[in-house]
Amino acid sequence: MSVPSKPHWDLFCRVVDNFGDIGVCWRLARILAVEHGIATRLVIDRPEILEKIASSYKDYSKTYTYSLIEVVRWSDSIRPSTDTCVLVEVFACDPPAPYLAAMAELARPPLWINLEYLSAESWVAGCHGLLSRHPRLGIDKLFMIPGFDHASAGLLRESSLDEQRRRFLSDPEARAAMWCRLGVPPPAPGELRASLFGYENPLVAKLLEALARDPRPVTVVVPEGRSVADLSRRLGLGLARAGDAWRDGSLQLRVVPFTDQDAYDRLLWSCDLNMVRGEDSLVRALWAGRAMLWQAYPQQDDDHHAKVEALLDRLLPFLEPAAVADAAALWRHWNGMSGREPAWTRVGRTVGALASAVAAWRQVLGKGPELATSLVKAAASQIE
Ligand code: TRH
Repeated sequence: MSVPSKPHWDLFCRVVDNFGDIGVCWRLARILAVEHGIATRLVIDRPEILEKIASSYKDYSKTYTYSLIEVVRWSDSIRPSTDTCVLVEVFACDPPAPYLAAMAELARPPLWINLEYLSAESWVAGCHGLLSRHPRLGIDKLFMIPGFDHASAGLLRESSLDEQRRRFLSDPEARAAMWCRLGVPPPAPGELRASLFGYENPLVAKLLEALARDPRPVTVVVPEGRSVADLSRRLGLGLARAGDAWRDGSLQLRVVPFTDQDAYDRLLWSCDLNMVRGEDSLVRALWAGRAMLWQAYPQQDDDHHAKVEALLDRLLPFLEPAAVADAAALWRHWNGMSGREPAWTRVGRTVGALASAVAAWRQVLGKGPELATSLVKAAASQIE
């Protein structure tokens, strides 16, 4: 197995489920390469999944290079070299034991960073930046935790993102071309356009029913995947693949292709309401600055409920006081939590209030730490 000969970082990623693990790794590797000039070897157990979110990635049977990124399949024969500056273990994925053993033998082992899952919870402030010594190898592991404030490593954000978004939104032809590629007409004047990317969700039928009563025409655009199958099953529809559509009065559902990450960003920028999930699409919806509903990755014993509450604690202060209770109820029920029933007759108003709140929060978050830069700074200070 190849050992890159130039100074580089190794990023290890295991695809547990869905697209979040690979989504975060790919975005991080791209920012490191493009903005920081860092060569990265991205080691993935299922590189074929990358093809879904990175359109340039085609032949995963071979080693693939993009910018300064080399994508290789996870293997026990991978080794660090004296040119490996940093090992990023993404989401405690447990790099191969022979790699770690070889690393411990090096005169100057690379800095070992454990990149944790994103969380809005308050414990992040106490754990981010801590070192933990490996009991057998005697090497320290640095814990970097993404989050929503300066007590965390921050959020992934490309430096040109705002400019790209501004340029796209002020270019009617680019917007029309995007809808054309998705096979959906551009929004009609006064229409509410929404995107839906989630997991199985019993509340989806209720929300659609409420949106259907909105005086505006409503189009919900659903990328192929779990949400399409779930919607179809719950509503007894034949929706399955891109191009399928369903209409009930002023409500339309449109299945669109699952695109690469950049095209998904443009979809989020173009919708009035984004229903997102997990980790990376949550952050992208925040950078889109539109109304949003987040579905946390469901965990055993409803552990994800604390994550929803923690995120709500940060979002609600940006809402106009009259809308706080409605927005909180909608977010909680969307995540299977109990409590006050959402005000279904006021959903349109709640969406409007969420739009202003997310736009305001986005401005504040934009001044916070950026995750790739935080890792680069940590590496610089630990290695010197
Ligand atoms: O796919 P996810 O549900 O991933 C989840 C979460 O990350 C969760 O925290 C993790 O524990 C679990 O996987 C194993 O949701 P997420 O994080 O939003 O990742 C989706 C990725 O897919 C993101 O990078 C955006 C990308 N995407 C596209 O590139 N094109 C698309 O059309 C869509 C809908 C998404």
